[in-house]
Parts: sequence; structure tokens; C-alpha cells
Amino acid sequence: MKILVYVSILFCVFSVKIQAEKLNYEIDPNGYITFCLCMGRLGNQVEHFLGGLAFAKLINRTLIVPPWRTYKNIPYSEWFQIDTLRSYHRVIDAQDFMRELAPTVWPPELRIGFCWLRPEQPKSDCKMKEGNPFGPFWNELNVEFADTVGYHLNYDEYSINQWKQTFPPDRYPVIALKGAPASFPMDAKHRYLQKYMNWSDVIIDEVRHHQQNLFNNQSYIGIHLRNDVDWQKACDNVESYRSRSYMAAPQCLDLSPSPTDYVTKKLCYPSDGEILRLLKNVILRTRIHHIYVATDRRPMIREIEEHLSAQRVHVKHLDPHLPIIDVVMLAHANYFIGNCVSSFTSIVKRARDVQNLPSAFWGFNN
Ligand SMILES: Nc1nc2c(ncn2[C@@H]2O[C@H](COP(=O)(O)OP(=O)(O)O)[C@@H](O)[C@H]2O)c(=O)[nH]1
Ligand SMILES: *[C@@H]1O[C@H](CO)[C@@H](O)[C@H](O)[C@H]1NC(C)=O
Ligand SMILES: *[C@@H]1O[C@H](CO)[C@@H](O)[C@H](O)[C@H]1NC(C)=O
Ligand SMILES: *[C@@H]1O[C@H](CO)[C@@H](O)[C@H](O)[C@H]1NC(C)=O
Repeated sequence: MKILVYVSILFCVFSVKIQAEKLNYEIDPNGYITFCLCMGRLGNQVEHFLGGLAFAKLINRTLIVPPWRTYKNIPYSEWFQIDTLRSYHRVIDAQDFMRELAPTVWPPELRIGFCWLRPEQPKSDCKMKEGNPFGPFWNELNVEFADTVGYHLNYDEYSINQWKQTFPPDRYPVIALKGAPASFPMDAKHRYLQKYMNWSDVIIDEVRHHQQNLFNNQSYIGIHLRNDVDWQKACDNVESYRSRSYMAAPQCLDLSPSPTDYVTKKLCYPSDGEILRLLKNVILRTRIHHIYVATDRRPMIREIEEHLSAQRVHVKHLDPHLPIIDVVMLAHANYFIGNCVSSFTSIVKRARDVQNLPSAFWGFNN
């Protein structure tokens, strides 16, 4: 009797699980959309991803969640949870889609690549796989394109009817775009979507381990120093552009009321003096003595320790094997100072904003 009950409970649990898995792979009659995150590194890719996620919902197709692009494809779920995206919109991981659904939903002859083209451009200009990372991205997903189409449509709510009429799901079950259907810098109205991008358990576990090891779980200030030579070049003549939207700059300049507040050299590539000044200010105000430095080149540890010796600060820097570890260390700091022009900073800033954690920027009237 007892055994029978156990067996039937087991069976129930098991069949619910099977059903749940099947449910994920139910075919969406409204079709699918996907794209390559083929521009820039992590910060650029996350801004593009959020715009693409918003567009998938607008056009009401399931988002085939693309992998991140480094020197190879990194499945989305290695760094973030897929499931939390589902509170916003229908999604399926790209590898899962290719394995489970592509053979029926997206047979080889329906694998059509989509490129944004000017009306006078021939569709032969649409080269989905030419160059890096375009070729390797699709190759690693085992996608060959049978044909291509050009489109000249926007990614906003006013264009949705045209998208639906021009590309109905029965003829175009998957809209596979050469690049993300999104702008860079990203549209401010999509920033809050960061709240659906929860970190993966593996990443969280590693960050907890570092927080205990470095700071014994105590409060720390996280700072982002974007100071490699590529950045120095990017900031060299920045004042002559008189731009408010250079790279990720809208994340802070949106908060600045004066329309003549352009990106300055100080905002883009703050001097050591500015970094030490603002950091000291924050330490005196917050009374936090642990500092975590994330950087692509120069951590300024000696400079900070010397300048703030009276405050007896402890400065730590990991140079982690994965940049995402720095992102999450900064996102979980008790206070954060970042670089307004950097989209690497912008991931951290958005993740903190949705949790109401305080942030500031170098060279900005915070
Ligand atoms: N580990 C680590 N890497 C960084 C840091 N800052 C920049 N990088 C690297 O430089 C890249 C910068 O490109 P991106 O993320 O698109 O941001 P942006 O160029 O600053 O707008 C990052 O993706 C990292 O690979 C940092 O603080 N820590
Ligand atoms: C969006 O797509 C889903 C699933 O295909 C469907 O159930 C729903 O009715 C669609 N919504 C609209 C507004 O078309
Ligand atoms: C995901 O993150 C948001 C805030 O960033 C949080 O409110 C939510 O509880 C998290 N969800 C899960 C399942 O961890
Ligand atoms: C640090 O926090 C973790 C949970 O994140 C906990 O398991 C651990 O015991 C804490 N360590 C110390 C030294 O307080």
C-alpha cells in the first residue's frame, strides 16, 4: 500500500516534469525572432540585447535568446538566468531552439537571413555570415542561410503592423536578423528591463565567495576604472563632438537638465586627481573603508592607498577570468562609482537602479 502511494506520487511528479519540459518547447504560432549580438563587447551587447528583448515583445514573437559573443558563443544561461526573462516575454534559449524546434519549425529551406538595407540596395548586399563575428556566430549554432531579404523598417510600435504584414509567421517562422533590432546607446525607456536579467547561480556563487574572501562580507565601495589605451583614444577628442549621446553617456547626461552639457574629457577619461577626490568624498560620507576596483588596465591601488592612508582603506582588485564577475561585484557593492561613457558601467548602473542602490559617476555633478 505504502509503496503504491510512493510510486504514484513519484509518477505524478515525473509526469508534471515531463509536461513542463514539453510546454517550453510548444511551438509558437506567432513565430520566433533572433539576432546576432555582433557589435562590441559585453556592455554594448547587453544594451543591444535589452532593445532586442523589447522588440520581440512588441512584434509578439518568441525571442530565441542569442548567446553572448566573445571569441566564441557563450550560452546566455552561463551568466544570466533564462527563466527570469519569462516574467517579461516568451523566450527560448538558442541552443535549445536549434536542437528541439528548428528541425520542424525552421527547416533548412526556410532559413532566411534579414538585413536592414536602404531601398535602393540589392538583397545581395545582405551578407549574414561575412566576417567576424558574423560567420562564427551562426556557424556555432549550425545555421546556414538558404536566402536573404532586406527590410527598411524601424523597431518601434508604429512599424509593427508593417513587420507583421511583410513577414507573416507562416512564411517566415523565424526572423533571424544580422544585428540586434535596437539602438546604441539604448533607448532610455528600456533600461528598467535589466531587472529581468538576473545573474546565473554559478556567477552569484563566485561573487559571494569573493565578497567573503576579500571583505569578510562587509560593506564595500565598488569603482570602475575604464582606462585602457582603446578608451584613452575614444576620449581623446571627445569635447569637439559636442555630443550628449556619445556611447553610453545618456545614462548620466539624461539626468542633466542643461542641453549644452556635452561629454567632457573629464567625464570620459577622468584624471587620477578627480578619481581620488570623488572617492575620498564618498568614503568620508559613507564611512565604508573597503574598496573594490574593477578595471581593464590600471587599478591605481598604490595611489588610492597613499591618498587615503588617513582613512585606512583596504583596496582589492581581482582581475577576474571573466569580466562579468567584475560587473556583478560592482552591482552588489554598497556604493558604486562608474564611468558614464562606458556601457560596461551602464550594466552595473541599471542593475543597481532596479534595486534602488546608490551610484555616482566620475567627473559628473552627481
Ligand atoms: N574585467 C574587466 N574587464 C573590463 C573592465 N572594463 C572594461 N573591460 C573590458 O573591456 C570591455 C569594454 O567593452 P564594453 O563592455 O562594450 O564597454 P565600453 O567599451 O566600456 O562601453 C569589457 O567588455 C571588458 O571585456 C573592468 O572593469 N573589468
Ligand atoms: C501574442 O502571441 C501569443 C502566443 O502566440 C498569443 O497567445 C497572443 O494572443 C498574442 N497577442 C497578441 C496581442 O497578438
Ligand atoms: C531577479 O532580480 C530582481 C531585481 O533585480 C529581483 O527583484 C527578483 O527577485 C529576482 N528574481 C529571482 C528569481 O531571483
Ligand atoms: C558570508 O555570507 C555568506 C552568504 O552569502 C555566508 O554563507 C557566510 O557564512 C558569510 N561569512 C561570514 C564570514 O560572515
